[in-house]
Amino acid sequence: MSFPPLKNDLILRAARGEETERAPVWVMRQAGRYLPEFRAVRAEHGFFEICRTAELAKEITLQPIRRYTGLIDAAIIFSDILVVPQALGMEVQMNPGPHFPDPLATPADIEKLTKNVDVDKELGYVYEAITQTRHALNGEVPLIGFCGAPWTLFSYMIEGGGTKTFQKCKSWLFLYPEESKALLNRIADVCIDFLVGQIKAGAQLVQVFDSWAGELAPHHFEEFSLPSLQRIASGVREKLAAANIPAVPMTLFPKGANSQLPSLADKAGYDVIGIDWCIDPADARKAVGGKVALQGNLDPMLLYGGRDAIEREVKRMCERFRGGKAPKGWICNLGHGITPGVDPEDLRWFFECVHKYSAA
Ligand code: 1CP
Repeated sequence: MSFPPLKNDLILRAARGEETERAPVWVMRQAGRYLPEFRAVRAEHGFFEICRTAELAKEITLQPIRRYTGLIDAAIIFSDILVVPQALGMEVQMNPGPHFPDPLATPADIEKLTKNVDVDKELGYVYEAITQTRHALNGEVPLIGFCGAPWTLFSYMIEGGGTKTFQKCKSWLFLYPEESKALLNRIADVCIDFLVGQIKAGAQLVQVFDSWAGELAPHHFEEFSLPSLQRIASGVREKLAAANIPAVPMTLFPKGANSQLPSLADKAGYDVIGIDWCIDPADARKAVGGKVALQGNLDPMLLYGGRDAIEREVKRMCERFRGGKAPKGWICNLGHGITPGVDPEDLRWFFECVHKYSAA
């Protein structure tokens, strides 16, 4: 496939660990509910209808790029991590949070999942949206593809939605460890094909969201989440190599698993690791020892703190990531997704401050 030439490769250089003239910046959930132009489209269309309609997914992906032209260094395709459980045959509703009418109650329910999922057929609509969006971006910024991590998807498939305690899915880990690991690997295999398909369709960087990584004790993360994350990283690289397709940078966002940073940098197999705000950037840098690039990490709630607080905290974050030098191997982002009540002009101010304070 041939696409318009890329005009801004800051994020790709940072992902490879290189020095950049300023930090590239984007925010998780940037294509979403805090934008009135998103809510206008959403008022007319169902959530998964948008995901499945390339024209609409493209439109929403481009919304923050248009609004923040010249300030934002990547687009992320509009979709959701829960399209993978759908591909496995589960029903998922969005009302307004995710709801599974028929979650997995016991390992016997695994039988209900589709065997030998034809990922390209089930999720080809995401590839179509990616290809159309990459053309429409016209090389302005790179396009990010993504999927959920197996542990995070496993939690939704068993809990049937969001959860505060993770009681059901953790019960599985402790009562049925072998069945749990087999299911985690099965989810990982779908993720591998899905990411490879997104890269073939035009994604220039891919991110794996392990939003609930920090809910596990460190040794349980090692036992249950890490193996499937490693499987995805190596599986994607192997399949791309076998198809003669150049590798793209891979980011892992293991939210809250800050104590795992040394081990993740050593052996997870990703180029970039996303960190939340509960670790100081300089400590995170020490923990990963230059083996991977970092992404993060402003507390998203600071976007409610007014311009002075945003400026002060961005300045501090930049100092802690840069250590007085040019930014190197750092992609600026929030430490988790932007939330619906943020004033889009305050997000603009965040971008402006990052441009100002991250410059070499
Ligand atoms: O009605 C609506 O419009 C629903 C709001 C919404 C949106 C805008 C949901 C429901 N998902 C999305 C888009 C989305 N989800 C993107 C789009 C690209 C972007 O702009 O970043 C992405 C990357 C996601 C990923 C996602 N979905 C994650 C991982 C990231 C994270 O924030 O931790 C998770 C956990 C989900 C599940 C999900 N989907 C939607 C909601 C409200 C949730 C979270 C529910 C919960 O807290 O359990």
